[in-house]
Amino acid sequence: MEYQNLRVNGRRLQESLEEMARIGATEGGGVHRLALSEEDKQARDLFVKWLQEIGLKVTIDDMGNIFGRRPGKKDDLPSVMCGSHIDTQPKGGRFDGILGVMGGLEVLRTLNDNEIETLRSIVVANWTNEEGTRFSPPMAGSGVWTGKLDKHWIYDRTDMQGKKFGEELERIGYKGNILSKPDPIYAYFEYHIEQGPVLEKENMIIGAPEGIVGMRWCDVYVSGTANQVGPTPMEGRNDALCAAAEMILTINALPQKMGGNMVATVGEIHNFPNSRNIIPDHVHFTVDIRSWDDDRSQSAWIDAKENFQAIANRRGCSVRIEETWQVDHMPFDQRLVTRVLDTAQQLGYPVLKMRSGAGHDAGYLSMVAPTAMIFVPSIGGRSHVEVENTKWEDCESGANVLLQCMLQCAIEA
Ligand code: HGY
Ligand code: MN
Ligand code: MN
Repeated sequence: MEYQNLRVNGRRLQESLEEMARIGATEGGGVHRLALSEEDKQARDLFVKWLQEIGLKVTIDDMGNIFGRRPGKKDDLPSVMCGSHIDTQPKGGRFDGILGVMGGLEVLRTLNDNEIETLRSIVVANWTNEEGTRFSPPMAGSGVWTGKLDKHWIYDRTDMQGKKFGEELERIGYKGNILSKPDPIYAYFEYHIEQGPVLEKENMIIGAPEGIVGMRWCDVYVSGTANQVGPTPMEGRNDALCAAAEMILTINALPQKMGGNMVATVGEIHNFPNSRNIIPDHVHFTVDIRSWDDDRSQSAWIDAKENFQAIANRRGCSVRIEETWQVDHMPFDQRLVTRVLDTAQQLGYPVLKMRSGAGHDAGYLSMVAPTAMIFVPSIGGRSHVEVENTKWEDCESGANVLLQCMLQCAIEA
């Protein structure tokens, strides 16, 4: 295999990650870099600067997706692409998303250092709004680029302050004038932390997901009757928060009831008027159900809706359910998954075939191009928290697998 001894510069990768982690750094050692925020803009600006410094052609589409492109000898051939996301959770970690963007940048820096000319062009991407925590749904940038989400529906999505996605994208100066649509891609790789406990538990360094679980996001609005907490008897109250609390526990009970390795979570709740001496009359909470088994997910959701209605009726409340976003499980390209497995073994890294319980832009990319992912361990299996951490040597190992996989694809006709 040509260039088999080529390796990334681990120190330079670490320094880039450390510099990015300073943008939106939180006191607890994490990162606060919400999509389309000031911090997102600063990190985007730095990424574009780094792309330009190594001579890449930079393009930004009308979803704010950023692409850095390194030409190949046969530039009309479909590209080899990698990418991930710069945005984070409100108190996110220093590796989720950014590792894949910086890993891709490091691959291109390494190819430049070694003056390697590939047959195919190579592209590194930053996908807008992967997390979906400020603006739901998640993976909005890659979802529009692949034609699976409607751009104007996304533009009208609002955050909790009522700010619109499209206006915020314009405000930070990243609403490009290029239509967000797919280019021909020969292979897409996404390098990412595992965000779970499996690799560490199995003493593995590389994970090769065979795909991503199906996901379903819903928004539930419960309405009751507000009143003074003192004189209002318990009998006959229409307490929206108690109704929501019962509904939330039915979500927590779903995976056990439905079987399979499903997970179901209520992560966000807003209670109104949220005053200690008023019976709550409005509650909004979110539901996140995930499973590799799409039919089981569908049955779980039907069961949940029946429970919600029964609880609301019993408590004299009403319930409105918004089925916000749903994707079936997304299998990756077997040839590329095998390439990740073989490459990790050739480089001497213990590797495990697995599934991804976390969502990634690679999910949408897998619908339009051959796609695979490369995982490295999350210490303690923790992610979406400030203590999220991965060993620097594992970051380097994963980037070496990314380098070799991309290079093998970029030199083949
Ligand atoms: O929800 C997820 O798994 C990802 O962080 N968007
Ligand atoms: Mn991520
Ligand atoms: Mn995430």
